[in-house]
Amino acid sequence: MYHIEPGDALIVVDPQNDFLPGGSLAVPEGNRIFEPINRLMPFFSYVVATRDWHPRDHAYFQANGGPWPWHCLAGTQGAQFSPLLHAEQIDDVVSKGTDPKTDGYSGFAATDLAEKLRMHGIRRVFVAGLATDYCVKATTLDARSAGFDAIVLTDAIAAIDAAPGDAERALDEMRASGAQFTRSADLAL
Ligand code: VGL
Ligand code: ZN
Repeated sequence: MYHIEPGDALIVVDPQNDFLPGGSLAVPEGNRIFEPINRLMPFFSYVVATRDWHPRDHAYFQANGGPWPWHCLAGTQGAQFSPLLHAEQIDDVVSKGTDPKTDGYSGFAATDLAEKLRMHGIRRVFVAGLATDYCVKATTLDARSAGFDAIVLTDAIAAIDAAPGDAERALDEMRASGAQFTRSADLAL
């Protein structure tokens, strides 16, 4: 059982239309994240959402020789936060993936996320959002590297799972970094 305390932040990773059913890079179970996220946000003193925010010439698009279909082009409808998210509960938004040459999976990569967290006195982050095997994993690993305690909300994440086992391997990597895991129902509010 974890207690939410001052010094805790909730990071909501990429809750964007393109990653949800009907979107161009849909995570099959993506909509499962919204019930726990919306329920928990009011209990955190600081809630930050990341958004994948790519230029058209991003090297990771298939059209440019990379692995991914078009998704989260900066400023498009697909890059908007899902209407299922209670966006009025978000204190800050961090755009990532804006550099055309790097994957931009992590909310900490070439952003001011670590500074924002420190400015708000955050020592521990709870991580939710999409996708478990890419941006949730990368954000959690970088949170650990930046010196934050990290707790992943297992019912508030969902995986692309392009290769079977990707989600499990992602959880193993996060665990090996020192991240912990809990279900949102096991948080003391
Ligand atoms: C993501 C693949 C490409 C993610 C972003 O948000 O997990 N995955 N860009
Ligand atoms: Zn992307």
